Amino acid sequence: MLWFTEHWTENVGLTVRATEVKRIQSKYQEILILDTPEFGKMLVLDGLIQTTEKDEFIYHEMLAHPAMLMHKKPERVLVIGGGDGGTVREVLKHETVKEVHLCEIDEEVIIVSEKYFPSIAGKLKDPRVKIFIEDGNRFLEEKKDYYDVIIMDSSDPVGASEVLFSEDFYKKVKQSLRKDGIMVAQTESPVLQENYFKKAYSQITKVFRNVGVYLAYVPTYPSGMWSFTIASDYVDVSSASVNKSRIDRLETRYFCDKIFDCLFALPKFVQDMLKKP
Ligand code: AAT
Repeated sequence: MLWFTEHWTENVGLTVRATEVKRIQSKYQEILILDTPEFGKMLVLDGLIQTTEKDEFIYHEMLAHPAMLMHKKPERVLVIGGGDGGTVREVLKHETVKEVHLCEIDEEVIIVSEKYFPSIAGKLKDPRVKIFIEDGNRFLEEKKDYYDVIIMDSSDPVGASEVLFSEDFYKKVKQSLRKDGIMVAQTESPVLQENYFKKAYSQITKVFRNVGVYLAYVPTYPSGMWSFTIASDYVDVSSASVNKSRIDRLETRYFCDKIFDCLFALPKFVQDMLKKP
């Protein structure tokens, strides 16, 4: 019997029992695949839980669907990070999609996910998907005015993904979007990573005219309360409406029309964090 702990801060962590552990060292990070009785298979990068079979649907649905729905006709989509394939799987549920580009820095994450997490990575072989093994920041330099939706499914802002939380990076994201494009990023926990959360929000508001923050409950991410920041210059994200039949056609387990209707209903303490000092 083995217990794995993700240290959420210096003072608190999540401990999960694992029955089996596989370890792979890639060029970029240590990859662990744990078999856990509670959460099923779990993917851990450099000690941080990225995804688990039991709760991945919550994060992936909530990351992908609001932005996809707020766009009238999303055809070209880019996912940065997200080598496990969960976000790509959700994006492909939208019938208008013609092309999904996945830009993941670490090829090993994709190989491991296809081998051990078929229910998450299974759609990476879809003919609409093209995979680029590259740093997301570099990748965007060559793509101007191309995507309808860009989704930042990146690791926590340390190491290789730190740059993906900077103002300069969000400027590149904006240039890579078509006129009515929308971007969304996972932006950490307001409870345990308040500084990262506020920083991401402030950088994104420097670059985009319309910005909104919403939350979801992800049990295996620090504190469980997880934030997403969605932004666009031309789409007023906070008042975007959507045809309910588009929502009903998505086969989801967490996201639904009621959640979409009150997407931006934030607890007061989170609203306060977003007020300018
Ligand atoms: N789908 C939920 C899993 C992730 S994975 C984040 C991915 O981002 C990792 O596979 C990592 O290799 C990749 N990545 C990191 N930096 C870059 C970069 N610069 N360019 C492209 N890909 C990158 C998200 C987990 C959220 C964790 C919450 N605690």
